[in-house]
Amino acid sequence: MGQKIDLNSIPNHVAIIMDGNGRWAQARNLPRSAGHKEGVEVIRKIALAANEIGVKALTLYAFSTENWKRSLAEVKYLMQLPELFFNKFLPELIEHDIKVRVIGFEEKVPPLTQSVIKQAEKRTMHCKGLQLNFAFNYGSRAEIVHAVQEIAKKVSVGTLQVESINEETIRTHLLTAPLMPFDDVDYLIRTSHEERLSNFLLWQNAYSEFYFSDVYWPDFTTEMFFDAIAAYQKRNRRFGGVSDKKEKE
Ligand code: V0D
Repeated sequence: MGQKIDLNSIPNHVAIIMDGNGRWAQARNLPRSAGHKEGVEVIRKIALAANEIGVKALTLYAFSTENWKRSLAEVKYLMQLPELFFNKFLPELIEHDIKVRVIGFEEKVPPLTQSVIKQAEKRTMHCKGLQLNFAFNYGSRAEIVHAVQEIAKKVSVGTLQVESINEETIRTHLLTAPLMPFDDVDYLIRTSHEERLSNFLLWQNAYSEFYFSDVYWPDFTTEMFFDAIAAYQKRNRRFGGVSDKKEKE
């Protein structure tokens, strides 16, 4: 705890699966919505902390295409969280030069929620600090299917040759293309003792380091976030080769 962070080797793109909000609430005999509400506060703290140390992109997994299977009441509540979040924090995000972007599929998202999201993206378009991304109604397999469809369309109208399709082609057709050059995840954090990817940024996590925290998301603190960053800095990333350090030793 309380280890020093090297500001010269901060991961560019940190992704977080914010798990355990429902369980946090259940453990306190509170409704699940209380856990979600508490979780929103934690997003604020972690986004400010990430911005502070120079993380370029922070992507939060807030809702997946599978979450539609939950109760109607909970889905309805979840759909109001972007509005709650931006009503509370948008001025503060702008103050700190944080740029907001939502990745996911618009279908099934209520029109009011869609317009709240568009507004927030528009009002932070000029920001130059942290790029704060919400994966909202997002699923990575659906993202890949969508990319393949877009690529196939280009082939069928003749603007793209099959032989020229490569990793770059796929990369630029994923929902994370606007995050380039930081679209690849460097560090994936998941809270609440679960050690799964859950259909989150499958392509983009190809070479990322994973970090699992035992605490529920509403209990995750800035200090724990910094500890996770310190742990990242102790690792030796190889990207399938010998070392990421270019012939230093
Ligand atoms: C619930 C913990 C903010 C995770 C945080 C519907 C579970 C609170 C957003 C949000 C959620 C989404 C898009 C956006 C701005 C904010 C959010 C969901 C859940 C999924 F543009 N919190 N939050 N979205 N929870």
